[in-house]
Amino acid sequence: MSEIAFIGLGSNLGEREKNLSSALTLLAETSEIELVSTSSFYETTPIQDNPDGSVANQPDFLNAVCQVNTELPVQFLLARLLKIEKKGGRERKHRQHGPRTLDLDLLIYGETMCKTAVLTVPHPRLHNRAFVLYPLMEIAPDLVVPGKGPVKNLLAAVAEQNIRRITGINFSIKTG
Ligand code: PH2
Ligand code: MG
Ligand code: MG
Repeated sequence: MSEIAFIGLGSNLGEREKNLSSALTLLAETSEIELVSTSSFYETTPIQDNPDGSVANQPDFLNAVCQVNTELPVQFLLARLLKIEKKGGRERKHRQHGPRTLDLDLLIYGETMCKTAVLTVPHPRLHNRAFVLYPLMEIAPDLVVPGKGPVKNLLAAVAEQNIRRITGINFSIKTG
């Protein structure tokens, strides 16, 4: 059985556009993953969600989301995302909330709601983040976030956050 999943992509180090595009290509090339659609790329001010409340000085992010269809069970999809992050040069030895070349977050996996030590879906902070909600709205305006409600109802709460849709950067899904 296949599931619809949404994945968030972020980069604020190195060649951000290339980092996101390469990750999308790697996702599309994974045999058990069909890349269905990709949002525009958005330039976004870093949201500081460090548990200690500290404010790290970080460069702006480029963010996007994509929709996939996958045969992979949720934990295998997550493992695949971590592998692609590694290929994208992500080093986890740095502080957890530091700048990164590539961050892939599993946002939504079908209707699944789960919370374990290694994985929480839907992503626990997605409803607080304009850099996730606006791109989601672009590719899936009727999406309902399990446990949170329609994505369009969540936008008002993040209206203050700084996010700018970049035109002219577009990842085209390669087929074949
Ligand atoms: N990711 C974070 C923390 N803050 N802010 C923006 N704008 N974009 C991100 O992708 C992001 C963030 C943790 O992964
Ligand atoms: Mg993240
Ligand atoms: Mg992450």
